[in-house]
Formats: sequence, structure tokens, C-alpha cells
Amino acid sequence: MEQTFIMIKPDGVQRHLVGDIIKRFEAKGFGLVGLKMVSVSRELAEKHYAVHKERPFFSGLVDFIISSPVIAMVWEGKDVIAAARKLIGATNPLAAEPGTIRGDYGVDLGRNLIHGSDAPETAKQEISLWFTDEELVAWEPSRLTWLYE
Ligand code: IDP
Ligand code: MG
Repeated sequence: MEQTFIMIKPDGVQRHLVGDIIKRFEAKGFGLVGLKMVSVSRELAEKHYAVHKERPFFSGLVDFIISSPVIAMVWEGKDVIAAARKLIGATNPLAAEPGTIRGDYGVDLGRNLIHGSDAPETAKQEISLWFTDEELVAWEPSRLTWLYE
């Protein structure tokens, strides 16, 4: 089963959308493998967004991510990386479809509520950046028979 790294950004936590967001992933049928609240260090935020370090929005993005706690999670399931990106919606919330997290709750590119890994390699990197092996919990979900053929 594939795994992906999902982070509810400071705006999602401050706006009390944590429960709603987690509910969407659970209801879809994905399984939670790791979860923690983090006051992000500048170093971790810069590593997480290293791919964007030459972009004009980089320093504002890092300042935002460290401004207030985030919820870091690992979710598991069939094609969960791409499926999570669909649940999340387009990067710009005004362009994101209604029914997606960003489409339902956001208006600004710099306040788009949530991060999701974009490919298998980045998912692996991000999971190991944010979680130790001991923090990831292997468990046998009883749901599988009713979700997968
Ligand atoms: P993604 O989060 O949908 O994968 P990326 O292009 O990887 O989008 O950008 C990472 C994050 O950087 C976005 O989620 C958003 O918070 C921020 N961002 C991207 N482009 C801009 C911009 O033009 N202005 C301000 N923030 C941006
Ligand atoms: Mg991205």
C-alpha cells in the first residue's frame, strides 16, 4: 500500500478545520499511520520546501509555516498520493474545485490550508523528514475487506 505525507498548515489548525480535514481522509477509506502536532523549526520548514528555495514566495512561505503549529500525518491506501492531491484540490484555492479542501475553505494562494506529497519519491523523502520509524504505526485495519475487492 502506498503512503503519503499530509500536513495541515497553520491556517487549517487556527481555523479549527483539523477534524473536518481528517474526516475527509478517513471517510474516503485511507488509513492513518502517523499523526503529531508540530511547532515547526525554521530548519525543518526550509528542508520541507527546499525545492522552492529560489522562488520569490519562499521566505514568506517558511515564515508562515513556522508561525503557528501544524498537524503532520502519514496516510496509507491505494494510490493515496494522487488521491490525496484530488481531495486537497488545486494549489490556488480560488481555482480549486468546490468539494475539495482548498476549494471549500480557501481564497488565497498563501493560505491554502494543507500540503500533500506530489509523487512517490517526494512522499518517501517527506515521511522520513517529518517522522521517525517508531512514530509510524503498522496496524491491521479491519476496513480493508469492505474497501478493496
Ligand atoms: P502544492 O502545495 O499544491 O504542491 P507548490 O507549487 O508545491 O503547491 O507550492 C508549495 C506551496 O507554496 C503552496 O501550497 C503555497 O502555499 C505556496 N505557494 C506556491 N506558489 C505561491 C505563490 O505564487 N505565492 C505564494 N505562495 C505560493
Ligand atoms: Mg508541492
